[in-house]
Amino acid sequence: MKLYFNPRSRAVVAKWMLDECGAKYELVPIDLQKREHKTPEFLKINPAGKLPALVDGEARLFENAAICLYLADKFPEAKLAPKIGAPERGRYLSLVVYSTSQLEPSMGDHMMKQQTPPQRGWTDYESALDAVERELGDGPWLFGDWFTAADVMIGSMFLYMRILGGKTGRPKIEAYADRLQARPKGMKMG
Ligand SMILES: N[C@@H](CCC(=O)N[C@@H](CS)C(=O)NCC(=O)O)C(=O)O
Repeated sequence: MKLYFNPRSRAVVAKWMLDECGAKYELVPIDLQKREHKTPEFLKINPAGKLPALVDGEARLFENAAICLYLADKFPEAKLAPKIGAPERGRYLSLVVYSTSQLEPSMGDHMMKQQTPPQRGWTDYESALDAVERELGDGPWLFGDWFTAADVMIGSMFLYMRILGGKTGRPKIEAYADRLQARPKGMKMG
């Protein structure tokens, strides 16, 4: 497997997931300053011209959420996803999609000091935090004692926000982010 990577990008999320899976992979460095992510060769892998992208034989993937779902299913021995047919599977898929479809854009609005009108299709920042708090419950992870790829995706949003200098002001979420940061294979920005 090849992960197209820059340590100062969201590709650190896919790398974290690969490490949690115990996968063997090669990092392909992409220089964003030189716009290597906009070359015709790279656009054949990720038509959006963004990092990360993952190539696994004939399979190509872009978007962290898709990469995390794919890897969790590819490495069942890592036990990072409920199996197809398991009752937890629906909530797991919902949380992974929520991370990128609702939580991430709401955070973007918050950090850019933008309003989030309901027509935008995603929720406002405080409501997104409320939803995460409800789903986290008493933790330590979104599925209690079971760490899954949903924690990688939801959790990475808070870790990324920390890197950009932001904190939620929600003790429960900050304690969750601390636990995520303390994981031996946790997300590291270059
Ligand atoms: N939702 C995407 C976000 C990807 C993304 O925005 N990547 C940024 C780096 S953090 C990028 O490649 N930006 C370069 C550009 O758009 O020119 C994912 O999670 O994969």
